Amino acid sequence: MNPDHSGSSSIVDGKVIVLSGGVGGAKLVLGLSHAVANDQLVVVTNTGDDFDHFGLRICPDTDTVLYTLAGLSNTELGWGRANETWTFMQTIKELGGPDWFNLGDADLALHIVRTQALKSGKTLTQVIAQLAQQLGIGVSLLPMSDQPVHTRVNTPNGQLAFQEYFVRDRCEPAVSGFEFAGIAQAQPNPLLLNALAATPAVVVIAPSNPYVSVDPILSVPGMREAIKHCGAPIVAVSPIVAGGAIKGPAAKMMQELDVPCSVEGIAQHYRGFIDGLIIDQQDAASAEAIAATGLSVRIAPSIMRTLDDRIALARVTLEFGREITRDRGGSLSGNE
Ligand code: FO1
Repeated sequence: MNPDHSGSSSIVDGKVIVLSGGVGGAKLVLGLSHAVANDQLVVVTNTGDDFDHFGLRICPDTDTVLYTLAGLSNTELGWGRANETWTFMQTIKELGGPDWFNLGDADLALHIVRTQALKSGKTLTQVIAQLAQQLGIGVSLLPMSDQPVHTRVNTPNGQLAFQEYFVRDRCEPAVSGFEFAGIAQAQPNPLLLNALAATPAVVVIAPSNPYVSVDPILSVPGMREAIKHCGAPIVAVSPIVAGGAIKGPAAKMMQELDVPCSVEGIAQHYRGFIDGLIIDQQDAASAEAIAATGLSVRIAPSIMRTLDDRIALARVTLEFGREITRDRGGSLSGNE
């Protein structure tokens, strides 16, 4: 069971909504799951990486959170399950099947159960809730939308499906932009809209790739407005530290998009939407310039190596949100 870690130490009242994609996002989500009660935490995952492979629905950013919260994640790889066996993939190779995208035997079972549930007519939200329950996860885990969205990456040699770019081509092609196929038909997850309507304490943008993990979520029609007007402060944790990404292609993408690969570049990306940005101590010199643009800035250790690092950063996001609420004269939340 994923116990309710927080006990009385929850430092906010009300819901904490976190937008997450990729490994960095899942790390902060785990920290938040230790900092607030299960019934307070609402995790919204990017589904733009999702695709069908071997006729199975693969949901990488959602599965990374599922496995992380269930204590099953493969921390070396950053995806899939720990203690995996690979008989399925070895046999696929022997039979000459496509072997560019690796599915471990236990991970494969999850994709099969999910695909069957979807085929039976369940929504993705219902299927993810069922899997979360089976894995003993007590927090609310919501895909950004129940309608399919497929991130496509524009490169000099044409457009690539996201997993072709990320896995098959190992993020090597230079990117010139992104397209979220299906986004016009996508609706924000209704359960997320309910949580937003209940005046949450804070909305956190995890240290995920702003282009391919966060932007798909914010691009769902009506999503930005619903989040912006929910009354809670919106705080982001910079995925860029000292000019580099902690993991993944965010820094490379920023260079290719001719965006400053820095916390200033991140502040610029979210300008007009977020209220506060958390940056690592290594970027402390940038705090003043970012604050001068009207953003609240908090300097805190942002590299999460241990569980304590994850919990500490999670607490900073909650305290920062409370500070911003206080500055805005909002009702104080949590134990003063
Ligand atoms: N990433 C890889 O680099 N290689 C893989 O073979 C791979 C398989 C895989 C299977 C299931 C899954 O949920 C994720 C998987 N990933 C793999 C990671 C995935 O491409 C990324 O996690 C996201 O799409 C980007 O965050």
